[in-house]
Amino acid sequence: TAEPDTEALRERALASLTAARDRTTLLTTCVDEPDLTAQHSPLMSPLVWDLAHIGNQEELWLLRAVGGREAMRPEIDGLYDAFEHPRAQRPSLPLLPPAEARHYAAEVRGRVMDVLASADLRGTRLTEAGFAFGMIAQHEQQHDETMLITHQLRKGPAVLTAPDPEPGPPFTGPAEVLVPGGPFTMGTSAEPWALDNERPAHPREVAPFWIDTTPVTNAAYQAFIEDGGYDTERWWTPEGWAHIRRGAIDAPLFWHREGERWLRRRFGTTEVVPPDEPVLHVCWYEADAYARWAGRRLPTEAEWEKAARHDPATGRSRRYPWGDADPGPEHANLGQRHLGPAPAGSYPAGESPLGVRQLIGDVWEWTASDFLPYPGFQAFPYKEYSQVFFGAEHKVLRGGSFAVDPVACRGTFRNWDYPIRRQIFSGFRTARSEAA
Ligand code: AVJ
Ligand code: FE
Repeated sequence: TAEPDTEALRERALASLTAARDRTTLLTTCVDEPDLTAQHSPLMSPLVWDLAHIGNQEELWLLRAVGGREAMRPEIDGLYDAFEHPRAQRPSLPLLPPAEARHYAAEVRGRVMDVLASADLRGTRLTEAGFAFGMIAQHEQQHDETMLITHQLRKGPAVLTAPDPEPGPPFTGPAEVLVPGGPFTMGTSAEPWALDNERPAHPREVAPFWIDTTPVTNAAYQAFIEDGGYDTERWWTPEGWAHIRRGAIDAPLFWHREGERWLRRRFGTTEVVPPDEPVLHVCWYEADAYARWAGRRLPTEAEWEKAARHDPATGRSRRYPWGDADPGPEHANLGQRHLGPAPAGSYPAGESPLGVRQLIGDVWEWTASDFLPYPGFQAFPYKEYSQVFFGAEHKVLRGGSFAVDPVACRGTFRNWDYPIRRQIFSGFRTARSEAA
């Protein structure tokens, strides 16, 4: 096989870092100073924390670890260490004020340009194929999604605008498709910028199952609500039932009823809940209860990935449902081009070989699975990215949302969160085992 062209890799690293910074700049300049330093929700950091944390991670990995540089401001490292201070406490820390945070991140980026220009991209494991640069571009884009969540939680009039997805022809395909049983390759050893938890590629046996062709829609979810879903204990796990009772939860986050209609708040505007869009802002317990009500279940993580990557014609696992090509706007709703999901059944060019749609983009999809390491997992380059989160307290989400950039989304990408979380851009689809 051909040697990867290191100049092309350098270009890709530069383009990815630049795109991330453009998005960060937009998200942190469309609000005024008090909005940057305020805590809009105890679940989130002030935006100015994310901004300096982005710069600090970049300094740690690209300037110090790759470039061998001295610490620029060692006294601030602790402030921006996500493990030292929980989110709720971050507003009371002596954080860099917005102008200083911006200046610090820009200063780091300027020096990174020199490191990137001279880095040996065939050198150590950290720089091979530009990994560290890709990891930091992904990290910044992940925080750009986090900051968009903060924007959604923020009260007050809209500051962000984006066109709605262009309406396509209504989806007329089958409601579910059969994924054949047998082994497939899960995870990756080849994707150069895949993070540690996606590795290594390994065989997985999956029994035949049916999976929804599209994510569950608002209309379908409303039917669950109207049928008393939130008042019927048998649809819920004991933990889920206790949680929704305690919080008096009776609809997705940001929804409220007005007479017969459901309305929702979205980035500072209130609108009628669109029936044909994937449901958004539900927690794992709600997704799991809906699936049980529907006589179905959530797909396991392996089932989700097989539906997204397995090509029955060749037996090979693809990078994406549509093939190996990087995501284009015709394939998926990614990258904050829109401020919400597209109608269920959109993006025919992005469908899998079996015809499953919107696996990538639109809404993160809850799976039945706990976040666990693959056989042969090795923490790299630091155990606080994935390893410390493995275990039964986190559920896996797959596929990315409208808010995540393509650089941080692929068929193997794994996200995770607590089963109670729903400020994230989370939805789901359901599955069922093939009747014996
Ligand atoms: C993978 C989205 C769960 O935001 O906590 C950002 C990503 N890790 N900085 C998170 C992350 C370190 C992470 N998630
Ligand atoms: Fe981070």
